[in-house]
Amino acid sequence: MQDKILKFLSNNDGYVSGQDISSSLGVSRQAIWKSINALKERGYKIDSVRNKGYRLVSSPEYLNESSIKSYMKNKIIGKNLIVLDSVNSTNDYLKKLGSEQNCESGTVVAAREQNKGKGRLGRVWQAKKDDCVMFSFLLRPNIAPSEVASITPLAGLAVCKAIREYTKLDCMIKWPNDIIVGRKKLVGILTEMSAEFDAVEYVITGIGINVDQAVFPEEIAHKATSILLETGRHINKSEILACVLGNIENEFIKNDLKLTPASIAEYSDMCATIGRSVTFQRGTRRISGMAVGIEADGELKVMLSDGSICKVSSGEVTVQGIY
Ligand code: BT5
Repeated sequence: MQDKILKFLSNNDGYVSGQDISSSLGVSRQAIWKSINALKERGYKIDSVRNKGYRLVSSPEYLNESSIKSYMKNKIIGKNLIVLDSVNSTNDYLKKLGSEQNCESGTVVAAREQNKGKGRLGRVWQAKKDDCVMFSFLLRPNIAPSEVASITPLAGLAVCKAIREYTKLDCMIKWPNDIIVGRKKLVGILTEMSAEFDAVEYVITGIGINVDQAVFPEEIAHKATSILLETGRHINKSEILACVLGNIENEFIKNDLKLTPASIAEYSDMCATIGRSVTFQRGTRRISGMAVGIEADGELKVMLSDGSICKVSSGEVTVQGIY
């Protein structure tokens, strides 16, 4: 029944009266009303207006440009928006565009599917078509290469806030680039840049948000989760993307692309790594300690057993109790 109603609404641009649907499908208006509510629960946006009927505003099934734009209020990030059915990697696609002068700062590339999704250090980002909201944005900031380190934490903060706001999930940040729920990864972030001497040509940040996976491939099933698995709901992918982009723009403008004391305080409050035992690599040694905070430049502050403080900038940190 829900599918039949959906088809009926999709075939009509404007409002369709309950009476018309009822006589075409041969079911009661009460049954239609119930199905419409069920569709809304599944993430479809359906307008219902007295005396006019129902109108399908957007569907949660896949990312689409007009739907994203209808939810988006941004002035910079996403003003130039490209939505692809399939691509190797949104980061790589944007890198090619970034080398061309006409690709403006704030350009966003999103895709329903990636054939060669990338993680850090040559790792793979896995997601089946329409399961994951995957996108990258390009900035041409007037900053030194060393200052690019603030982009991933600010993006992480923005995505974490957006997901909390939209889904009410109690997600946290796993330093430096994951958003987790409980012990499992919901979001991965990958920032890459092109720089010459002391000037940044462009920075590209790619984000993958697990939305609709009901199961994960065996090798990551123990450490990956999705919004569907955590909430039982299919959310609207275009709407969450618009919400995330809105939060990124706010966070970046508010903090002028820098890690301010206020943004570090917020990040620390949402950071699951702080207060846990961590292990990291230093040269050939594996060192253990307690994560105690975030430095002004975004590095992780780790207290060792002798009370000394070690700053960890990147590479692999294993957090006890997470993954
Ligand atoms: C990341 O790397 O988490 C960065 C992922 C960035 C993905 C986005 S999607 C849009 C844009 N275009 C791209 O090509 N990439 C970006 P890392 O911290 O290295 O984590 C990678 C590891 O996470 C893998 O080795 C797996 O263990 C695990 N993994 C892979 N796919 C996952 C998924 N869908 N959910 C959770 N974990 C996953």
